[in-house]
Amino acid sequence: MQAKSALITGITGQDGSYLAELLLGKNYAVHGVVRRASGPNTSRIDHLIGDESLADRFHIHHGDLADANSLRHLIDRTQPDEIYNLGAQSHVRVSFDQPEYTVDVTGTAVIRLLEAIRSAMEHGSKPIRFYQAGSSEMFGSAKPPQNEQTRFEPRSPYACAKVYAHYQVVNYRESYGLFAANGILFNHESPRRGETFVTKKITKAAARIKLGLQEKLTLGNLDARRDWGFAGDYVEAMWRMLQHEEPDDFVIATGESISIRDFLSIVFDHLDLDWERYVDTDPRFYRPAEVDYLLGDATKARDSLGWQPQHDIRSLAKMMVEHDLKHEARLARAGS
Ligand code: NAP
Ligand code: F7E
Repeated sequence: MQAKSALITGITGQDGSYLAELLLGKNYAVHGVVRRASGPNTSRIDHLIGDESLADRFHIHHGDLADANSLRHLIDRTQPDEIYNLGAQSHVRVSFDQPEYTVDVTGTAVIRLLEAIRSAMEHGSKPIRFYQAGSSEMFGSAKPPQNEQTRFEPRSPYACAKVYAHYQVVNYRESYGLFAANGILFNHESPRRGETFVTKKITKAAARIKLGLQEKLTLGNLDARRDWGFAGDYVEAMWRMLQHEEPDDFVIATGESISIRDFLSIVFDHLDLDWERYVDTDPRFYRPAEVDYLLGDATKARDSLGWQPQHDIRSLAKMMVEHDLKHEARLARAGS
């Protein structure tokens, strides 16, 4: 059987890099969309770009979610079996500062992709399966635990854009019979997590404090609760959704939720430090509206996809802080 090919938007992000590794391991040809930047933005996939054994199976292309033509051309040129839409302006706090841009790239771009797929298939392309990176932020203030039946009550421009994208996916599935699936993923983290998300901000700062490179860590609201899992586990769920016999929507979560305060305690305790001595708060990091309590119920994914997380919050926190300890020590030795 011929190997499949996949097109990934957001391949330079945390999830894109893990998904690319997963699909390459399954013998896919992988095409990634990289937006033009004035400096390097491929650090999470440089090991794949530089791997000569992957030269005929791993390809990156310039494109942008704000540019419908670039997306159409890419679909025509790469002829993917599967498209994973992971690209987004993904920072909730930033979405309050840049609401219009966030809605365009995180919301409207989904229509650009769905229309490009519909048009390609009308013109005789092979069937293309589509994955949309939905988010637990869509649940907003809905009472926990949240599952596929829970009403969306979004609390940010980012969350509103994701709700719009979610319903467009459902609409294209129902109107045109496209194989389009929504993953509703709760927070997932890793050593590759962007440095302005709270877990990475904490593990990096704790490592630097332990090494004597930093004295304080300033955060926002410490009372919010999140259901945090490992990104490597979650990309496996994305792939399973596109191998399922029917397109559908699935919540992906660990089923355990803790506060930022609890996360601080796990990380600092691991380094034999008392977090309360080092952490202060500043309203600058608060959001105009907060999502207080997310706790996912992934029963449907377990029963229909056979998916279960391999990591819990404690093993994830340990993985991240151990990585940051080594990384920060190496940087300090190199004098940077
Ligand atoms: P991330 O690390 O922030 O990566 C976002 C990706 O989108 C990056 O590759 C970024 O490119 C790309 N991107 C941003 N604007 C773009 C544009 N205009 N055109 C093309 N690409 C663009 O996010 P992530 O954590 O991997 O998350 C992946 C997806 O899942 C996102 O859609 C996110 O909203 C969603 N999600 C994430 C979580 C989570 O907890 N991680 C949970 C639920 C849903 P650059 O590298 O050039 O910036
Ligand atoms: O905030 C609080 C903050 O930015 C988590 C994205 O991947 O997951 C992510 O969105 C919580 C919030 O993630 C700081 O107020 C306190 O309550 O790490 P975060 P997020 O907003 O949950 C969802 C599922 C996505 O879809 C998004 O793409 O932590 N918090 N102090 C802080 N947050 C940040 N960033 N920085 C602080 O200093």
